[in-house]
Amino acid sequence: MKFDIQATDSQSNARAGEITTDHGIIQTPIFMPVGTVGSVKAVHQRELENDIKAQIILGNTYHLYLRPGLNVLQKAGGLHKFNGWNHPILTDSGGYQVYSLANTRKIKEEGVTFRSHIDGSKHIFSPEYVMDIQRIIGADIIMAFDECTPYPCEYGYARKSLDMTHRWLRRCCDRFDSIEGLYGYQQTLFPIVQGSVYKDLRKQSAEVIASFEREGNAIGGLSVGEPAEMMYEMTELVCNILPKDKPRYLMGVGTPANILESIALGVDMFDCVMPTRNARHGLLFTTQGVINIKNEKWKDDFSPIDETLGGYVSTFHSKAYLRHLLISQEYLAAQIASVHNLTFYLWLVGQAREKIKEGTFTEWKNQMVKQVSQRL
Ligand code: PRF
Repeated sequence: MKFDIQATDSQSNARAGEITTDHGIIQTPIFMPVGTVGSVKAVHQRELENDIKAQIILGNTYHLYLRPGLNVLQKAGGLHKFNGWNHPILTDSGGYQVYSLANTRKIKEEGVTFRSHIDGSKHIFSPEYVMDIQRIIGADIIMAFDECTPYPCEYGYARKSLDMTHRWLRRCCDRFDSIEGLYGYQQTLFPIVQGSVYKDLRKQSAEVIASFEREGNAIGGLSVGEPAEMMYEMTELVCNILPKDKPRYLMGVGTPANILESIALGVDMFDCVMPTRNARHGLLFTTQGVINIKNEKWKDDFSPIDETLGGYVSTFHSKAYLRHLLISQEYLAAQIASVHNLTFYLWLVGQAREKIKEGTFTEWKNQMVKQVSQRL
């Protein structure tokens, strides 16, 4: 993997760059649609490629391990072959899903014991095993096994958890570096900064993570219920310590405004279920603001979903039609709304990239944050 920075903003820490992987180039800042089980919900790979212009998608170790399971994935020749997405893929390690989804989990130094949310079966994830699983899934970028602390979290617990996450990282790196990929292309491992909302812990974690000198770094444990200002404060502190010449990935963030503000702090990569999950509930992100398409006021609004955005579904279909589909609980509603929201997210980061290169990012960002946060 290679990371080149093409432009930096003079009034903020925003940068425009390019990550080169064996499955292609990722232009940053970038948003990664979430494809938990190897599919971005309600969105076909062709739409991801042609309409949304996604460059990288995310998969989840926890889900893929439970279903379809490692035998199927390995027989398929890895996730790219299995789902037909021949561009970069990143897999999260399960260090988040195990805590949010699995039942009766027990966290120990050795690893995490949990029961599947699907059939109650018992499993153990250790840092080593999670590396092996992600080798088999075959993502281009794989994540270290961490503990994402909840919010609020007592200082003592956050400190102990952080120390364990750092020890787990040592084990992840040792295992990852001792085994080759299965499919003939390079994979790279990103470690994850934790430390809850405590400045000293965040600083310590960022220093430890930087000292591992991996090809990219992630920031975890944020956007878990803390106030946005706290999230920005932690992100800023961590970005100032993590190396400038490597990509920074803020995990599970966030709203359009969160993404723009974090780009300004020096974040390059984002993922979040918000555009797809909200789409299925009729919440649309547009260039003019947020729409609840179920609202009566859109009943006979035959204007396009979002004209400014361009993109096939956003200009072809009207708000009134999408509202009708949603209210009628048609499958097509989820598809159109998801493609639209993701098109908007990719447009937003693409615009940010252009503005950084033009030297007008900060001014544009300040205006855009207000515009896209409005409720229409
Ligand atoms: N760790 C991992 N995945 C994550 C997070 C984390 O802290 C978050 C936090 N917002 C989202 N996804 N492994």
